[in-house]
Amino acid sequence: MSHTVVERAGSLALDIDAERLLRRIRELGRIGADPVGGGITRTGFSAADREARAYLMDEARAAGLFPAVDAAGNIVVRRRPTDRPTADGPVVMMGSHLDTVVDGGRLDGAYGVLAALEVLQTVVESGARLRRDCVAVAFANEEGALFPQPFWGSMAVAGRIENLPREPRDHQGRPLREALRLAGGDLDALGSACWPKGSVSAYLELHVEQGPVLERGGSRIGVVDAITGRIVLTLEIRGRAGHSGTTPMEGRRDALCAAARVVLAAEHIAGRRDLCRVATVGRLDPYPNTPNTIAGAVRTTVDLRDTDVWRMADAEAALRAMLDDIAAATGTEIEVVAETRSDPVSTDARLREAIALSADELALPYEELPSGAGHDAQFVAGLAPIGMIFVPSIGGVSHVPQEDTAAEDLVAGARVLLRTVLRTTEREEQL
Ligand code: HGY
Ligand code: MN
Ligand code: MN
Repeated sequence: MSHTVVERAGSLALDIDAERLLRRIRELGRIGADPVGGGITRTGFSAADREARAYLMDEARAAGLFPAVDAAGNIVVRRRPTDRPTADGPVVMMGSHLDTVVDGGRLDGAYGVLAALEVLQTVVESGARLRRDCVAVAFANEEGALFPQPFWGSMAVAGRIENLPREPRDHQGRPLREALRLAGGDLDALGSACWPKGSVSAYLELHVEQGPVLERGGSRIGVVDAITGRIVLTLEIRGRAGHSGTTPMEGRRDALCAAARVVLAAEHIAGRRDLCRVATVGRLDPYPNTPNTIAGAVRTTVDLRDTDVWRMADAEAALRAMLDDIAAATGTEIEVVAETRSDPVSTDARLREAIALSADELALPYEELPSGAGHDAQFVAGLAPIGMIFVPSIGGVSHVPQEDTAAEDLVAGARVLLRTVLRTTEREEQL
């Protein structure tokens, strides 16, 4: 453990233990890793996700900290044990998520959780008495890759229980209840995971950019000004299965042909019509998914994003109108069976300033930018002022095995997080 404690006017300037942070990133990056391609699959509440959660809690305990799991499955790490989220008065909360998409990267989410643990441990080890306690949080199921309720944990913390399904199920229809219990949660006590207004004085999330902006601009730090809004519609397309050889083309009700038109409709809405910034069909589950049977059903998702709520509303309306046309043209039924919505949010100006000052202090070139990815921060924004710090993604890629960030940037980001937390607690009278 090596901390450089340097006197700075008015307060101690601490430094993180860079080697410890990088070691944990390496170790956590082995959990759920594909031994051949290197991609990480730790979908929310899966066995690999539970293994990652156990790793985090073991590391927290070994550091003399106190991890606890709430009813939603979020892991909250504190300086001292408590059974009430608000026991330490308004706290500065840092966090992100441990779960991943399928065959994703080792940094998306995990980096922010481990940096939050590192900052908390650094502060506690130094004995620095801040005017606000800090907590580090690993939010459950941010990606929604297995159980399709993204931001599950942060929605519970922010009290958005009414927006979560009563009996959540994964894409195969398996209930969440047991998987959540195995992770230490309790579906029947979800409300207890909610933090009341005033219990969090500021929330800070450190994350890889997942895009090309910082790398292209030569910036080391991103000061996020807004986080994109997002609508994900899960569709059931129902047609009529049949023998691919004996069923004439005339009169077919081919669900996969309808799905193909949905894919192109999404591309058309964000592309040619530019109704929203991006639109993506990332999941397509045909049934029975057999080469010589006409697909009788398809389950698919459409992901629409923009930082402007009105553009997203226009895009959604256009999509729904196109779904009606597609259903009529293909003789299928298209039903929206689930929808998740996250509003675009702006970060807090004072936290943006604190992040920028901290980057400046460390001579790290920075720039302001919006986030095209969604984050737990946009739900915690309902509870507290939020700040987000980005570090560059090599090649601007994410949600793929090639996702990576230079070690010196991973360390720099954590240093900015630490200084922003110190700055925030020192100036908490303005927050
Ligand atoms: O999909 C997203 O924007 C994030 O990675 N959950
Ligand atoms: Mn992600
Ligand atoms: Mn993420």
